[in-house]
Amino acid sequence: MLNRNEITTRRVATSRLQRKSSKEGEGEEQRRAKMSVELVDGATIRDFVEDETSFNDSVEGRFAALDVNRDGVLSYGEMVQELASLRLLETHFCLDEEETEAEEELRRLHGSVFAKFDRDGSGAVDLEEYRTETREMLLAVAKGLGFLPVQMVLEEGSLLKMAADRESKLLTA
Ligand SMILES: [Ca+2]
Repeated sequence: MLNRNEITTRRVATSRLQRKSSKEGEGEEQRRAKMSVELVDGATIRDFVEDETSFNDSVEGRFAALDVNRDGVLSYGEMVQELASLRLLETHFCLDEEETEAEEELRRLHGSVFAKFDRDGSGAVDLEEYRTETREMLLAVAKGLGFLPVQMVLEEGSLLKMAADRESKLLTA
């Protein structure tokens, strides 16, 4: 059973996800992904990335969770959930434009982000490609945020959520 707060958070967050992904044939898990709103600033993310051992553990855990067929690489289909969580970030930064954005545009965007991950163009993303691009992407987000904390809608299990959790654990320790 969900408690009342969880239900409220879910309703807000999944309505956004459903609007973006319902016609794309994307995974059921993604549409059901549990979301939460977290306060994040540049240091939250940078400290997470720079804590190398813990960052590597987080990346490997996330990679394993995305690698549904366990063949050691992430196909486009397996990456879609991750691309959608990046998409939420982008939504955060350019608020209103997404309302009018076509599905085709979204697919094109997912394709180009996937190509950034797939550095050797093999058609799948291996662990090192995933780690490298994830690190760069997170550091770019951290730089963009700077010192100003912002509220982000984060997916349970995503690396940004892990960064936020790491920080709150440190703050309450
Ligand atoms: Ca795979």
